[in-house]
Amino acid sequence: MLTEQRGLVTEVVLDLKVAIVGAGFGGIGMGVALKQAGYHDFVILEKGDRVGGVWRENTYPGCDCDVPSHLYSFSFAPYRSARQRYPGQERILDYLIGVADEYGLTPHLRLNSALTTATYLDDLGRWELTTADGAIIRADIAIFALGQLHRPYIPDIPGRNDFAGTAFHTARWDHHVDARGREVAVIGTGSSAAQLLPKIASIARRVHLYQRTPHWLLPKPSREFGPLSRLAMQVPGAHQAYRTALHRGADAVLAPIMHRGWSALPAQWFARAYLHRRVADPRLRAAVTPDYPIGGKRIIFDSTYYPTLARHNVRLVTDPIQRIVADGVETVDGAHRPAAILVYATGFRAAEFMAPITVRGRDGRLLHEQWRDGAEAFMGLAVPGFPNAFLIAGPNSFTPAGSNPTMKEYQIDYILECLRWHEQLGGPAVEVGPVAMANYQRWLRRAIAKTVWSGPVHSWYKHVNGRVVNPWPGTTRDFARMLAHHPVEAFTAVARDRNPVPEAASLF
Ligand code: N01
Repeated sequence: MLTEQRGLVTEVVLDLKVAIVGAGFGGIGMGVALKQAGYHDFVILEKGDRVGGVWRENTYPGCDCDVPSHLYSFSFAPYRSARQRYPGQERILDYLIGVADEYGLTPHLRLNSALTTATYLDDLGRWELTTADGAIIRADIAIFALGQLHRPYIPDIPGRNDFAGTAFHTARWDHHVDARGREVAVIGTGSSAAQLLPKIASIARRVHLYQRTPHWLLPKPSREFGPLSRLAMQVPGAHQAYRTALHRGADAVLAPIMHRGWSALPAQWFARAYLHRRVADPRLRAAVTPDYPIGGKRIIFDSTYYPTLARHNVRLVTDPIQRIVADGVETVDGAHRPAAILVYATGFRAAEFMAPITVRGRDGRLLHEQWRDGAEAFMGLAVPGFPNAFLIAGPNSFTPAGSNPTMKEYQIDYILECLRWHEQLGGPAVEVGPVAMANYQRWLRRAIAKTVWSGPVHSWYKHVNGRVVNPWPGTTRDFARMLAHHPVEAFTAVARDRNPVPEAASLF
């Protein structure tokens, strides 16, 4: 279906209805939705050599999902096997490859195509996308499904380049390196480090784990379902019933944790009690006890991390790092700890949405300038000044309390509505209106002010200026409810302005 004139790198090689950027959960889900709605004139650009997003990029030992399989999947495509309660990295990757294949997305994929610029052409009302290999793609609609956790963050610790051993980020795991019997340093104690630590500690001679801030942790049930549950899952309708129950459970139990005040106290009490049970050494326990409210950073769900901290070959280091030297890491107390392998479990540049792509909207405005003080998008999916462009998993649409594939499906359904409306209009581009955006932002600011994230605790949820730009401050059901209106109520038609911006105060 895709035609291309190879070699003519400065020419338009594709001219389509829709260009999707990114082939993770968001891009694949969008592709399936387009096909099912009868749109076949689209491409999915992917910087990697296959689909999968973060589940292609993160292959560190122990890489797993701490969200149950029945939630961490598309509503229309359950995992084939009902054995596992939680999917591992390879299983999720296979699942995404399988969905792309089964739903006929393969011919639409353009792999190894990293987007560099995206420009709205005012005169044509269309988007022009350029990839790193020089290809130019034009499309009526651009949908950016880049995800939030795909650009590794490596802190600029003094001496970083002096390290003589092997150093890499968890999302760039070097599988040629054998950690058996060697000294390993792991910097960071978030979810990636917690999953990695038990695996690496089981083979390394010694692991020094450098913690700057402890994370709250809740236990995770065993990965495999028991025989009875497996049997129950075979009953027709059981999958959907269990999925619904998990959704409701997450909304009822996890979502209240994000709010300041009493609603998080039961979870915090439970986490403390669990910590007390699993870490016998009072000094170690004190060192890993957070001093901020639970939920301030994403909670780790894991049952193997605490016991691993007590292993004979694991040392938790809480003295701040002073510098990295050729053969190890030095802390401010003057201690030098050897390392042959240095793992940065230091997270992602999550607040820098759309970077490093240069995105120009209406009248040549630059997205990164518009977002100088922090990214903002209507329901995480549309930005004023950028007509016919949509985001999946854009600002403030990550849920720390439920299923992110589900959040993306809600956005996808809404984007599809926008596409249909755009077609009905027969010409003008559609863009979120200023009133709807202002009302939404007002609502969002008020909602975030009531969350634990609004406090001083540092996390990837925030822009460097402290503004909370990543998480959604409600339940997944709230998100669905707020998207349950026709786009005409929030969007406006650019050019002919046939649909004036409504007073959208009633929406939020
Ligand atoms: O990254 P993080 P992650 N010196 O940002 C530390 C998802 N995920 O890759 O807290 C010393 O959470 C930093 O310290 P501090 C999930 O959403 C999902 O672990 O900033 N330390 C922190 O401890 C998760 O939230 C699954 O003080 C430094 C760590 O590095 C997200 O990915 C599995 C430092 C970074 O933690 C990111 O998790 C895994 C410095 N200069 C991940 N700079 C699932 O199972 C940073 N740190 C679905």
